[in-house]
Amino acid sequence: MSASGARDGASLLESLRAAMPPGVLLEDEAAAAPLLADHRHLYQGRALAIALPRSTAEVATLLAWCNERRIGVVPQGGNTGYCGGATPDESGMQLLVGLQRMRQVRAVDAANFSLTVEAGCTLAEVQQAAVAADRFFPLELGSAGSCQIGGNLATNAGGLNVLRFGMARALTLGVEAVLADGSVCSHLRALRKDNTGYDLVSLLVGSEGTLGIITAATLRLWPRLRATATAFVAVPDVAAAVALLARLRVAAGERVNSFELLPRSALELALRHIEGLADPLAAAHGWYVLCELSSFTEEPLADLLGQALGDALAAGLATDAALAANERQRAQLWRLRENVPEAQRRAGPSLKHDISVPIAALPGFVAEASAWVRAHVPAGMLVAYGHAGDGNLHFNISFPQETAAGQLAREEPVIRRAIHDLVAAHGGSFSAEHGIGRLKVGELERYAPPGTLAMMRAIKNALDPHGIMNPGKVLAAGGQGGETPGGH
Ligand code: FAD
Ligand code: 2HG
Ligand code: ZN
Repeated sequence: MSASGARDGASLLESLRAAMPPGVLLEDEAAAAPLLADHRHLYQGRALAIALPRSTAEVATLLAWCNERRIGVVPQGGNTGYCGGATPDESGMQLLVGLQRMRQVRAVDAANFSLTVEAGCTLAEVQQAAVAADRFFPLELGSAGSCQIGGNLATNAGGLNVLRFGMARALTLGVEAVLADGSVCSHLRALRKDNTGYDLVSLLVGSEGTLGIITAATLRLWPRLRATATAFVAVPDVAAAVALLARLRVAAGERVNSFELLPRSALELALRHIEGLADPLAAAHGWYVLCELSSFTEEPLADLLGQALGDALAAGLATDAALAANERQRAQLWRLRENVPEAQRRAGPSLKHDISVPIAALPGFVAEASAWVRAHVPAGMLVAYGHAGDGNLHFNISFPQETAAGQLAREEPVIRRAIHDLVAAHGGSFSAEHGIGRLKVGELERYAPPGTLAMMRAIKNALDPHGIMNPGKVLAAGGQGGETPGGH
């Protein structure tokens, strides 16, 4: 059928069924339903069909079929993303392509400290494959059990170990991807040095399904960690947290693995909504840091951390601290932190702002943005927490369960604008680690330098001239900006 041929869903579906081997299309409506809404329930989409390919060749056939007919394609991994990037639009004319059946570990090369996996492996499966080879894959997110490595690369995910190991892009040596026309771009080289022209791997990582579908990746591994030391520290304010981070880095160098900031409101949400958690400290404090040192060799890290924290207490940069005495206590401290998003979801609707500023600007930004929220959003509770070691905070605002969706929708654009303008004034980013998706298309148009946007559009047009790859995500389709409603 040509591009100008019949466009009705039924005949397209019939043609797609005929083009694909049996079993590729998901025809079970109950199994399909959760794939058509995003994790936060910001968007509810419809799809022409849902395809669950089993091989790169099947992905290539699907994309060639769509490209010929100008059918939009929405790649989906574990569907844990926060920006609605993996949800089809409301037209019912886009093809959703889920990668969950492509989950082979293709190769583990312990000597080269690398492994090659298919995109549909969950992050937890990739971590386990590394451990089985006595190696360590450092990407760590609260969603590790359900997000997929293809989704992690497509969003250039950050998480809890960025301070030491970098974001997903820094952990990637090679990718295999299928481009819009169905051609396979195979860059699965396990090389640390490869200076042969444009960096296509870096381009595909972070492209959120708008340039192609990642089908496999070659990832960097490290030796297994042999020692960790973890502490939950009360700090007087954000400035003290920033000063504590600098002291730790001077004292422990690259061993500083994680440095997460939590306000009392985040701790209370976790204690109230998640079973089996306890406050690690006797008294309540305004702010906390969860910090961790790690080493590839057996080192007395608890002594190093204890000494650094003792100095910080003496200098007034900390007011109390609990050091994990064993692996069980360490896991409990991390449960507190990793469950904050789930606790916030259970508490009611929220507005999320995934921002970053230079680390030294964190105290000023938090003071100004918090003052604005207190003055203008009396019904909201600030829950500004996250990866302070990377200058990245989830500057979130929780609302009571009974808040009407209409009220949030009315207030959200004003709140977003105020916070993101403050972020820009502090030299920061309105999307530190979650990407753009559909949610932040309008923000990218507003804050990206015009030259940057023009270059992104030129790349998009060159690789996907018919605009079939994840239309309306990252870059506006047909001049529409994104909208940012509130969700859980
Ligand atoms: P999806 O949500 O399915 O898709 C995300 C985007 O990638 C979409 O645009 C989609 O089209 C595209 N995509 C997916 N797979 C492919 C593919 N194979 N090829 C091309 N495009 C593809 N994120 C962080 O960065 N840091 C965190 O600390 C963090 N913590 C989280 C904690 C919780 C509890 C939850 C629920 C989420 C968290 N996230 C975090 C967000 C989310 O888990 C990440 O963005 C993750 O990388 C998304 O992976 P996914 O497989 O679920 O992708
Ligand atoms: C995290 O750091 C995630 O836990 C969730 O990125 C962020 O709740 C959020 O906004
Ligand atoms: Zn985060």
